[in-house]
Amino acid sequence: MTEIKPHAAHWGFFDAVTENGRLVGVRPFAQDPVPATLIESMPETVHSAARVDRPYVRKGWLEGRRRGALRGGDAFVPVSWDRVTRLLAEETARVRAEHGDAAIYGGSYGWSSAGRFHHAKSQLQRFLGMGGGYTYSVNAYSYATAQALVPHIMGTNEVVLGRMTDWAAIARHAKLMLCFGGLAAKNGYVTSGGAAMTYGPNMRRAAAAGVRMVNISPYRGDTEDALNAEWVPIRPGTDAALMLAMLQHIVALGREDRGFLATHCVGWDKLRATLDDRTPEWAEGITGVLAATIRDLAERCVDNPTMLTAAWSLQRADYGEQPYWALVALAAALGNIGKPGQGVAFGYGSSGGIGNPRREMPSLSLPATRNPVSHFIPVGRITELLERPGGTLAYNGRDLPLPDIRMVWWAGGNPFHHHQDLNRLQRAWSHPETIVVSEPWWTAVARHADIVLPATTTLERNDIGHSSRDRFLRAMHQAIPPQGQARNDHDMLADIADAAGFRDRFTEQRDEGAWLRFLYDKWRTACGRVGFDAPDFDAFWAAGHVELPAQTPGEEYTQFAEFRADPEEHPLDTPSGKVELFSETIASFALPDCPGLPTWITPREWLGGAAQDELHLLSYQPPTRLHSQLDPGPIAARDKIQGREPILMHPEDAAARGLTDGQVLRVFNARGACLAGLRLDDRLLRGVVLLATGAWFDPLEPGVPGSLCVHGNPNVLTADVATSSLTQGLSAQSCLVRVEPWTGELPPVRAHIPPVIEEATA
Ligand SMILES: Nc1nc2c(c(=O)[nH]1)N[C@H]1C(S)=C(S)[C@@H](COP(=O)(O)OP(=O)(O)OC[C@H]3O[C@@H](n4cnc5c(=O)[nH]c(N)nc54)[C@H](O)[C@@H]3O)O[C@H]1N2
Ligand SMILES: Nc1nc2c(c(=O)[nH]1)N[C@H]1C(S)=C(S)[C@@H](COP(=O)(O)OP(=O)(O)OC[C@H]3O[C@@H](n4cnc5c(=O)[nH]c(N)nc54)[C@H](O)[C@@H]3O)O[C@H]1N2
Ligand SMILES: [Mo]
Repeated sequence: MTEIKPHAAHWGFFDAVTENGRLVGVRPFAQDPVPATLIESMPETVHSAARVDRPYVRKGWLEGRRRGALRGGDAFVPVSWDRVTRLLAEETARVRAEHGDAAIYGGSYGWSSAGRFHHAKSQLQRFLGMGGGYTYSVNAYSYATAQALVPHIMGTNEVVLGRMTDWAAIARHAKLMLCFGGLAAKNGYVTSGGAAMTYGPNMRRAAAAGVRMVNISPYRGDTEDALNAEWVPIRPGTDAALMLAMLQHIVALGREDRGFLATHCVGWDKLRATLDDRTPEWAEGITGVLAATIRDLAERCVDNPTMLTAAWSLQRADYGEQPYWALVALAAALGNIGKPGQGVAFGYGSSGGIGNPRREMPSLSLPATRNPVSHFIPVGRITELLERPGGTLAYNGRDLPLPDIRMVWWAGGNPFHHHQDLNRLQRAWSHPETIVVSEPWWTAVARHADIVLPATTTLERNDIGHSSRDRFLRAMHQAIPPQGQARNDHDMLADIADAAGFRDRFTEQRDEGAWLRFLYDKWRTACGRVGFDAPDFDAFWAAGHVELPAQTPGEEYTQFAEFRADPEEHPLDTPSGKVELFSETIASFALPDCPGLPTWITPREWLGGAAQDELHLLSYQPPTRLHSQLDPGPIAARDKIQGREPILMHPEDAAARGLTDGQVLRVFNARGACLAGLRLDDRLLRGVVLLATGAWFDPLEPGVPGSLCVHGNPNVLTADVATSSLTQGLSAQSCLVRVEPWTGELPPVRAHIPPVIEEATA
């Protein structure tokens, strides 16, 4: 029997089509202006052979090879839910008693799935918090550098990830938009929570309204043709030099907005004093952008109402603080911060929903619980946490103590996807005694765990999809039964909580249905307070969605408008109340890698310091999936070359190396090596190659650090070096590699089939 159920994913709202308990098709949400595309990969992914069918324990762990054991190579032994539940209750209690609550790392970074109740990381952290606490992580891989930096200089993070000047205002008022890192169309396929997709239409409308877009990026493909953007190719990691040279030229012309700099900013004199030798000629040598182009860009910014933006990728690079700070300084010198549709904000090209014109609506989420442990790390420092127990880590002017981690628990994230220098992570990963991973699939993190808990996918449970950028709240109806012995994270954790004596506190004595009603009713009440009368739960559930009030035509939002109008009455939340072009606070930390004002610091790895045969690798976000999710699906599969992730290279770079389109290459540096399939693309700056993240890590010899990844995961190549000791962000985009043809026999890709399973009496 065919059934159709409303549902949502981070890659869009859709209707699930099922037959006899199987997902057989998907249809985009009828009201979505841009129908979701990645949903096509769902049926094969949900029913993939890579699903974890039941709980497993690593054989070596059962035999006592725990602390110090390299993980990833052992067979797994199937166990019952009863046994694994008992085992986890006991092991958690043991670690807490012997080593303290901080010995459990529960940062569990990752995107999990759409759905506010069954959000895996939230469920895990609720469980670990109630059980006594856990060492946690702060900030997101996406923009960790900005999250720690930007509050110092603008007093808010709303300019990176919150409510920023919207596209309606940009379209109406701006004439020029400089887009560092472009406005990549593929990034709009995705938004946390699965918002209806208005990303492409927003920017196309702005371009059609006369906003001239300039794509300043190593890749012309970072703007879609419909935007008719200019392309200024730039060497990766050098944007700060270009921005400082634009500032220098504006000062040389005497065109800086002295009034705005005096009334709304601090530190201009100090910054200006550093600019004399930051000439366009100086920047040309660093960036590869002609001095004449730099002058022209600067002059057009002065002459036109201008919006400045940079992709989040720019701060995921060595000294990633600098381009963000320099761009704020450029906007300040132009004096257009807070002018309608102008100024500066980050990430318009980084995720669907950013800059979406919207009403402020209440959010719907699981109530937060207290974590009694105060130890944390900035999220990108997981390897260091495991490598240096008892050490300290500089962060934002403090020294964070690094606890001795004995147990790691992950649900809804994949560090063997997301972290840099996987070979180093794998060595550090041997430090804990026990690693628990809850996963629907045998992803690389599951394969590197001791205890693997099979989780349901969203299709196997009921939930509510929502994000604050959405026009809709979406019902997510269960469409198929749990596959194999998979269970919901909430239910498995409730059973472990039971064994530890706190089930009722964890569940609040509600089942799934009661939780959804409870969360919805709370949200509905909050909506009432802002004048929106949402339907009751049953009506919402039957309809499949609630449409939220739209912005009225003509409505628009410009960030910092009040601050601009009256900086005394509406100061920023910085020490001076103003934009800090020099920060006393940051300067007082006396950090060698992040001084008190924006500057140019030579990256550790970049084309300016590369050997002749080295290439700059940008490991960008994949057009064919969300991170590592949907990798077993047909969209990712069709894009691969002989089963390997494609690496994009300029035809002349390929010709210089005697390489041909479609060939499998070995991509390597001192940290590691992977295979990738060559795809020629003349939209690239020469010397730059693109290899998307997310092909499942597939070491030729599982459990052996340094082994070739036969599938094409770029994180065997990236460096695990913090952007700076101020923010401890990740610098994935700063990575030099070499390539050579792969001449040996092609090893099979085994990432999408289960690891070795040993039947045992358990
Ligand atoms: N080289 C390089 N590396 C990068 C980046 C880069 O630009 N370059 N980008 C970084 C960025 S910005 C990000 S956000 C990270 C993303 O890193 P992650 O968020 O860790 O990546 P995902 O693949 O989305 O991992 C989510 C995992 O949760 C699992 N999951 C989904 N639903 C459920 C559920 O209901 N229960 C449980 N238990 N599990 C579930 C999925 O199967 C998947 O394995 O990667 C970072 N890594
Ligand atoms: N389809 C799809 N969309 C996604 C995701 C996904 O996995 N799949 N992930 C989502 C997530 S979690 C995040 S955080 C965002 C990330 O959003 P971004 O960080 O914006 O995404 P990236 O693809 O890493 O980078 C965008 C472009 O920046 C350019 N770039 C890289 N380094 C430099 C540089 O030094 N200078 C300049 N000028 N340009 C540079 C590259 O050419 C790249 O194509 O994407 C989101 N959108
Ligand atoms: Mo991200």
